Amino acid sequence: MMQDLKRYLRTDRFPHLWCPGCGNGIVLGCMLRAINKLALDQDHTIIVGGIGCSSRAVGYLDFDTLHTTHGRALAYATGIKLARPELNVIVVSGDGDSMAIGGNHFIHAARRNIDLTLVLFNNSIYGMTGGQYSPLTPVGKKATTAPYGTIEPTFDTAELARAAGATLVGRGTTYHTGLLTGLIAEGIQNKGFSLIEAIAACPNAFGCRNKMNNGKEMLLWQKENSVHVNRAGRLPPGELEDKIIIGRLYRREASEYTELYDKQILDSCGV
Ligand SMILES: Cc1ncc(C[n+]2csc(CCOP(=O)(O)OP(=O)(O)O)c2C)c(N)n1
Ligand code: SF4
Ligand SMILES: [Mg+2]
Repeated sequence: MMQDLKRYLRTDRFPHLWCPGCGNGIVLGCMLRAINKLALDQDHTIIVGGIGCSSRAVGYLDFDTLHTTHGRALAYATGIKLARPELNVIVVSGDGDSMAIGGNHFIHAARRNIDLTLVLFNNSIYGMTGGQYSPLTPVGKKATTAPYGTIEPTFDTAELARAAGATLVGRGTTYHTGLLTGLIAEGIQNKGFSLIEAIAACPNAFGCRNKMNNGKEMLLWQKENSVHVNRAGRLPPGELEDKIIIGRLYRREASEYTELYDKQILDSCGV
């Protein structure tokens, strides 16, 4: 298996820049297992990242990759998909990248139901710039910009994506790698906009400020605080407070944007 996955990596770029205990490598591993499972053609798969520690993943991947600007990964990916709808386009983006500066691109990509798979590396913080809070930092957690704890409510990414128009929404963690791999594969197979949120550890910028000093402690926190969606429905709401609901959270059928776009042009031209 390891040998199979190695062919997807630009190993000459190693060692990677992630801190010890960082969850980004685990999410990347899940992405590669999903790509391998689906036997995607490496020459027909493009991976687009924004800016952030997580977005640096694209530099290690031996596909056609784009390392773009902060918050704009989905905008570049939309352009690629419109120009070459036959390609698989996967987007790698952090919680700051996709939910703060890139929030508008997120809701409109979901609204259009364009066939992109967004793998959202959610480490609850701006890792690369040293620990500012993001729209996904849980209330009460500390950051450089919230030394006494944040007071802002967090986005519910799944609800936001569903309301905006996404056709597949899933959430996994770096503790539940089998589940996360399966969700990413499902996202790639879905013909439409898919959000797969991956809860990942950032011991360096988030954990150390929030009583979790290393990657292992953060993985155990993920294990203890996650509830599978199938079980969540049977629990009283009080028991779900502050829990991470994992699994496939939402799916629906809808027309895909690039197909509609091509059809519109053909119909208008009377072809
Ligand atoms: C337009 C712009 N604004 C701000 C920055 C500085 N910046 C770089 S990465 C980043 C946040 C990264 O956080 P996130 O997207 O969560 O990724 P992580 O590093 O946590 O993986 C910011 C604010 C930038 N590069 N460009
Ligand atoms: S700062 Fe956080 S997200 Fe960035 S490499 Fe270090 S542990 Fe990973
Ligand atoms: Mg982040």
